Amino acid sequence: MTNSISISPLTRIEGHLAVHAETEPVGDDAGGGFRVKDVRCEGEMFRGIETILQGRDPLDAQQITQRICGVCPVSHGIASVRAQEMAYGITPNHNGRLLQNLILAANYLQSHVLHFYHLAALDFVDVTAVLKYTGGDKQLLALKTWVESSLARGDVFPAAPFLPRYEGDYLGDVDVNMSLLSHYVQALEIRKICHEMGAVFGARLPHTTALVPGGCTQVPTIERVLSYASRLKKVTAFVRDVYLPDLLQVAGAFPEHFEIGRGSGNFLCYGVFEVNSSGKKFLEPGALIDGTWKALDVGEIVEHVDHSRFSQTSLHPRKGRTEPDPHKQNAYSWIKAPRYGGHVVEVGPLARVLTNYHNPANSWVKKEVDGVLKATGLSADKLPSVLGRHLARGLESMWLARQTFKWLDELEVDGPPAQSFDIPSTGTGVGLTEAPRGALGHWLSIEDYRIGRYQCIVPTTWNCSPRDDRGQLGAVEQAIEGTPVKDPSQPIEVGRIVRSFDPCIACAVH
Ligand code: NFE
Repeated sequence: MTNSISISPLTRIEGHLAVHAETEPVGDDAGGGFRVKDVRCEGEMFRGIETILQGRDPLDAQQITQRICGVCPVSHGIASVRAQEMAYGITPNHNGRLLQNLILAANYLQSHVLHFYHLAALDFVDVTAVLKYTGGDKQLLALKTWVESSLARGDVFPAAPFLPRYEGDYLGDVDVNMSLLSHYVQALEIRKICHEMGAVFGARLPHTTALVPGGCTQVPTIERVLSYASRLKKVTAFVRDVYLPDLLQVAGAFPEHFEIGRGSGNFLCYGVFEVNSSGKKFLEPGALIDGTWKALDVGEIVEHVDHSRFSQTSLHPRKGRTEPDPHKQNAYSWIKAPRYGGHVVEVGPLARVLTNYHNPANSWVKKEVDGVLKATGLSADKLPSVLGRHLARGLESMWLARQTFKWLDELEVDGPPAQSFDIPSTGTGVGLTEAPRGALGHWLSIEDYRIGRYQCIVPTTWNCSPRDDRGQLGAVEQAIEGTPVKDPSQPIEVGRIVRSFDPCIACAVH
């Protein structure tokens, strides 16, 4: 048996990520299993969207940067309009702020449901249990017939994309598996409804055409408000009555996954969803470094490139460059390695929850999380883990769905949807927001009415970064390093850790 692990590409994430590692036996013989060492996460493609933006009209940026990703396009659009708003000296008007929140909230809910059911759940749910299904649910019977006929035909990849898979400790109870599989199908419909919600004010999704600096082009008519509200009710019911109970069921069946995949233990959040015109956010910015909460300081960010396939030096994104160097010595990834004050930080729902939990000024998150910890018997130190990340994503979905009704209520029906603006001949702007997967920043400079420089630091750039200039492993690499693996030829534990971060490599390499 080889002791090496090589997963390339790692499936059920977005984009092309490879994970390579060595393992060593635990104890005197291999009977105790193995432990991962020397892990490397490789972003395997280059895109160059920052370079494509140079020389273009600044207004093109929110359209082009949305093409970085089909899963979180709204976040790129928001980061881009924030950077432009700063450069143009404006802020969104009342409706503009709310409409931007409503489009983004629809995309968040879609993305979190996608992640749990369609990307991560099959790490735990046994899809082959459908072969034992004897009930009358039409969708499950159709799935059963499809798996049976694919196996009987001897397809090269029978029942793809569900199989092949790494073998391991999947859920054993047939009824629980069937319930989760039927929710897998239901979640497809919920995601469609979320897209429709976003399109009510975003005009279309993915890649909304309606986002503009200062707000949105769609007037909030009463028809649109009611259309959004009726869909939000369905999505909220799904999150409350299906997603959260399923999540707790999986957590109850795999409690040891609160013990693995801890990661760097440092967290960063830029803050997201403006709740008033003074910049207060639903989830506030902050960093949690060595257990201590700190106010966000964007000056602390540097993108390291020693082990990334770029020839420029390590720089702050305000001065950042993107100079590809495919044959660079000792480089093993197309992802840069951003660091915060030199620290390796994790971003994403868990980072939003923990930075807000420890933020002395924001008690509502602490109250919510303490309530969940009490009800589940968990302690807060178990949250940095595979299941802690899933739990944070599920809780955030519920909080956001609830809050979104309030933003809908606050709209001024038929009122102006955006602030007007002029584009200056020169200017600079920074757009900071939180995408579903974490802290997202766009840095813009305008020269002679054109984009001079455009740099993005994207959530998965933080999480899936390679080693930095000091040799520190990236956040996902740290979460995998040292993990016990029963059988290196079936590294199911590694897949579970990586997917708990919900990586998007298309975004990370942009
Ligand atoms: Ni392509 Fe994205 C999110 C952003 S992740 S999905 O969420 O920004 O790097």
